[in-house]
Amino acid sequence: MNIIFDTDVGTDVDDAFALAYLLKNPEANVKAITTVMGNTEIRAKIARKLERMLQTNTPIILGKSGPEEAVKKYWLGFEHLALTEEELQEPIERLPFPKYDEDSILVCIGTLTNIAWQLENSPSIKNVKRIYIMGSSLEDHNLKADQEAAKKVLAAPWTVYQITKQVAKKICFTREELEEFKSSRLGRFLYESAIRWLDYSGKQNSAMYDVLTVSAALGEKYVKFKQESERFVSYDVDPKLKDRILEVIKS
Ligand SMILES: [Ca+2]
Repeated sequence: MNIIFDTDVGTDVDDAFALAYLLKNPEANVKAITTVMGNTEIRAKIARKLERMLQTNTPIILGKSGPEEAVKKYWLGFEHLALTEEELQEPIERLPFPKYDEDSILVCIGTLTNIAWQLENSPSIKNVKRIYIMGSSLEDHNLKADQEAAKKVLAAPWTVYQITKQVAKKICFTREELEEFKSSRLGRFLYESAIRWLDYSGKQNSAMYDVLTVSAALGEKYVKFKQESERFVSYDVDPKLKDRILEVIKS
């Protein structure tokens, strides 16, 4: 299993939890991390920071920014606060999008801009058989922010697994529960990022949307899917995933 992880890490904190959950899994062979939406360089630097904490060295690729209108609306402007001034200034290498083989699995937890672009410009992506997407309708953020891209991605001939917002919302941490993560450097970073996100968004709970997507892609059985014509859509999740997230991040 070769996972390619496409993310808008840095805004809603669930991407950072999802990336940590993935990188901590010894079974997962993470081939590349691609960043999408808005300032993809800042996002790549946040991914690099997480990789350094976890002592992994997966290539990080700066992807596409997305439609201008969506960037204006969804680049919230606090994302760089996850980085120190030094981390922000440290240059990052420009790498091409990855090559895909038949074992590649795509995990898409941001706008689908990068995937649609690669479908037109990077033929090896057509080798991918399975793709996991956070979002099930064109009204969900990741699909809505670049609808044109979403339509292209959903029309491509691969098996699509989609996580619905309704199911993903069942796994969430309150501010008090997030305190439990604080015992390690990684946990503290995630905790602080989560509080920043909750303060910004005025929310009380942090939903782990993107972690469900990773869990499903890893073949774990927490997320339940049913087939709807050509695609698989989530209909429930085992609440035990919440304990599992805590256990994995704290390990
Ligand atoms: Ca995301």
